[in-house]
Amino acid sequence: MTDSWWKKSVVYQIYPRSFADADGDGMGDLRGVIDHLDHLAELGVDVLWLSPVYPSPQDDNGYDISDYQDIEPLFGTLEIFDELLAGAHARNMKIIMDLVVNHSSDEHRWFQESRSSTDNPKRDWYWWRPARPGMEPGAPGAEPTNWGSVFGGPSWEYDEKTGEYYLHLFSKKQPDLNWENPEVRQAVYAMMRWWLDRGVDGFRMDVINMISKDVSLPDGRLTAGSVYADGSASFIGGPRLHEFLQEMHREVFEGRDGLLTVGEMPGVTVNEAVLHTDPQRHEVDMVFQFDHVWVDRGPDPWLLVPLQLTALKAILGRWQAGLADVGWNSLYWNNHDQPRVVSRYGDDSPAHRSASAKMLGTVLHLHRGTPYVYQGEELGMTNYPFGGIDEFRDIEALGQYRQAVELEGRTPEEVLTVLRARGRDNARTPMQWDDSPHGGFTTGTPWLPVNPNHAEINAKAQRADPDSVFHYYRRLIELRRTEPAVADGDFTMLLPHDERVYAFTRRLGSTELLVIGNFSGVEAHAAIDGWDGAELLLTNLEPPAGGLCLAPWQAVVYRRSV
Ligand code: TEU
Repeated sequence: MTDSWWKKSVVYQIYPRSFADADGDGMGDLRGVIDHLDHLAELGVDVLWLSPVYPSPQDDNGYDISDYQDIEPLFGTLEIFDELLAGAHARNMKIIMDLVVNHSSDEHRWFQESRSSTDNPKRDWYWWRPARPGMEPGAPGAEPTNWGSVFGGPSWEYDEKTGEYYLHLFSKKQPDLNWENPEVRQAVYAMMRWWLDRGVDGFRMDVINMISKDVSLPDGRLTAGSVYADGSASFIGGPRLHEFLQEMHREVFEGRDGLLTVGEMPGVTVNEAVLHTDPQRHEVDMVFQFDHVWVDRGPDPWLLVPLQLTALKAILGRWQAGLADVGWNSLYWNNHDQPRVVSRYGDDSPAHRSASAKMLGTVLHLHRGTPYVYQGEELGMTNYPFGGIDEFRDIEALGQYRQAVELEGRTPEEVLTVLRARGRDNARTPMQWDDSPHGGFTTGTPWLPVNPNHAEINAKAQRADPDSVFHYYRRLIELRRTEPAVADGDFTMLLPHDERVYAFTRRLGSTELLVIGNFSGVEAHAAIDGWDGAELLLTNLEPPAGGLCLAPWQAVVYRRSV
């Protein structure tokens, strides 16, 4: 029988730069995490996922790793890491690491060697290609393919020393590793075993569905208005992805118990996810899909599309149905790349912030799958009131802004409107611990400002308030332990055409749960029969007086025997 303890678990993501700064340099660190382990234990989470803490030039805040087997000095040392691991384990929390092996930093010694000459033994560890036939190397448009990088600009960088280009799907300081080369794969597996031997409990695998590329590297199709093409058909779910993940499983995970693996897979389909998470196939335990966070994205990237609830339900319902029998879902609203969900799918105005944050948490955690809480989500933290582009720090925001405004003729204001609403820095402003000047995050100057609303929204105030989002999340997480249908029950979507009410049932044996969330600022009636007299397990507001009539942003969870 497979070891699937994680079906009953909740994962909490820590973005160490922004969690807690213990040494006053304005940057979060591992000592800061150690200092706040009791907050996490009180919340009741089972697993901590640490965003990258390895040595890094920090071009993409640590997702550009220059040494996979050490700790970034800004964050601490291996000794402090071991202390953190022991502190988490002592509180019955596991720790999973971020595994970023689609690319390394250009400052990793592997890449330094690779770029040094065309006959270096590590040359083939990365994707080197000559200029487009008939074109002058380094000339505009001479890149080997027309692909754009995720962070703006082309996905190839010309390297004068050897007169060739290297591939970087993300920043030019993140060259893509060549997984076709078995030496690369073995080096990665050895590094992973080293961390597991040290005691870590698994990995969150960064853009792991991009590691296998179509080696012919064909051009992508250009769409109107953009200067670079989308090459993703050549590297999302590539030809050898399943093979590589199965090999990784054999080489790294076989014979080890109690671990969790979750693959981040932008663009993954339900059918592919079934294959990736089928326990018989030994790939990963679960994947992060993106459909439900791309629901408010239209064909034009610089136009905001409001949430259509029926579309969100169709997406999540499809994922629930698709992985009902084989495989397993991850569940998330937030991470370090996404805007704050209460500002995005809820209402962050003072009147509704707390209720809508709790409602969103309820709906998410009651789906079938393993929920992930991103730091500050348990407080209902909101987007930041960004002004101009100079207030953003994220390489993605800056790079995309430059490309859109300088090359694609967009106005600064239309681009800024989208970045303010969707930009990744919204997730990265420091954790709000208390109402002191920098929210208790640092005694120095924070690398990104603390949201001014930390005076009202902070952990200290919420821990003291039984009605807070924090204590609601605690009860929600607790419900997974006391009510087996939360983890194990099947899932049935109700009211698929209702634009206000999100409703579904979960059933395990003779127990049935009804979950309803009002995604609107007006009263809403859920047209569902047969629940009179059912037991109310959880709600974020006054219990509904009669019938299923929900106040603005209300959530309810009922239980009955059938
Ligand atoms: O993210 C992959 C990814 O697809 C996102 O960066 C995506 O571009 C973004 O969500 C859209 O706004 C992973 C990491 O989570 C991210 O932080 C890294 O920047 C990226 O990979 C490169 O390592």
